[in-house]
Amino acid sequence: MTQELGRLEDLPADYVQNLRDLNLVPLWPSLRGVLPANIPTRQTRPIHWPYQSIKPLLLKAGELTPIEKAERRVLVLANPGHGLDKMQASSAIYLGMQLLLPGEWAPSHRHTPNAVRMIVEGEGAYTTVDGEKCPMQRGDLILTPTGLWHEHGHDGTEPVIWLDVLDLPLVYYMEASYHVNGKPQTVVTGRGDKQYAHGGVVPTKVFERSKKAYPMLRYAWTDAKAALQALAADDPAIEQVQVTYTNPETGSDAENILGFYALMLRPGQSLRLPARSPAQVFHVIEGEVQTHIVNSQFHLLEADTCCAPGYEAVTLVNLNSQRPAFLFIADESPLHRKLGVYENRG
Ligand code: GTQ
Repeated sequence: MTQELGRLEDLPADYVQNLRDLNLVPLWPSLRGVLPANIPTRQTRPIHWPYQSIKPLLLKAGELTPIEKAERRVLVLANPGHGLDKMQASSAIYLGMQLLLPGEWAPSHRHTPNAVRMIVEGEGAYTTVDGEKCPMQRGDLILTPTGLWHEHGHDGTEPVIWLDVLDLPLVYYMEASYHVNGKPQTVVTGRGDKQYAHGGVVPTKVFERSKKAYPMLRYAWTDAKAALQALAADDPAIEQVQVTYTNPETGSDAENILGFYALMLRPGQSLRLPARSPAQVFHVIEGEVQTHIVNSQFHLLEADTCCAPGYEAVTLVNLNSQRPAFLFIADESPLHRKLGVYENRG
């Protein structure tokens, strides 16, 4: 049994005021709040953001706000549990759906938070990261890690939309979030997605390995999907057909704070993910998926996104009995593991 502790009201008001005047606060009335019994208090609620409701509003933003007035034309997928104005999907994850129209250019900048983009729709756009021009195709994952210059351009004819995933809420909370504007980048030769596209075989210059902290910036969906299909075909017994986007030089997570994965659900498969401490985000690349998160059930269509608080099991069901479904997952695992608070409660 956890014992009831004294309340603020139990103390003489003038005593509390005396403390406050000296910038002092008694711990015991707030102790259970900051250290609840057995499981953390989570503001992160299970939320579903259907793409079909975002897309028309994002296209409308394209009419209402020129790119020069937005720099990044983004509708943020905000979790009401944190308060919409906080622009958080979870405690550490920010999600935004970004629109770039043909001919538009989102100017070069760099910032302390790490970002990735998952391309949702449209052809002909590109992101230049650290001088490397990365074409954007549906399902591709493109990294813009901390401190690297990045800008977005569009040579195609249709709107391009992608999902931004950043660790902005955490970096902002750390009082470490800022950006620097720059000039258009000069595109350099050498593309990590070409050099590192074959797992386990990495480029070797004469007796030297890449000195880049982030040698691979674009992970083509064709490669990730092929890896999942090969994994599923190779071992029919594997329940969790999942790959992690990693840094091919170090084998560790692609970025330092958030983790990124692609998951294949076999036709009709129901997969239970254990209750682990990090919050997670699910985004459907292909197929239709039912999710069970705490007391919420979401029917996710293609390009839909949802989030799950940490410490909760999640069940994912492929609603199609003929075809596999493919999901992009982002979570807070690298952060939890680095800080030593990672838990798997089964
Ligand atoms: O594309 O650089 O959704 O800087 C939020 C902040 C996208 C970006 C976001 C950003 C970007």
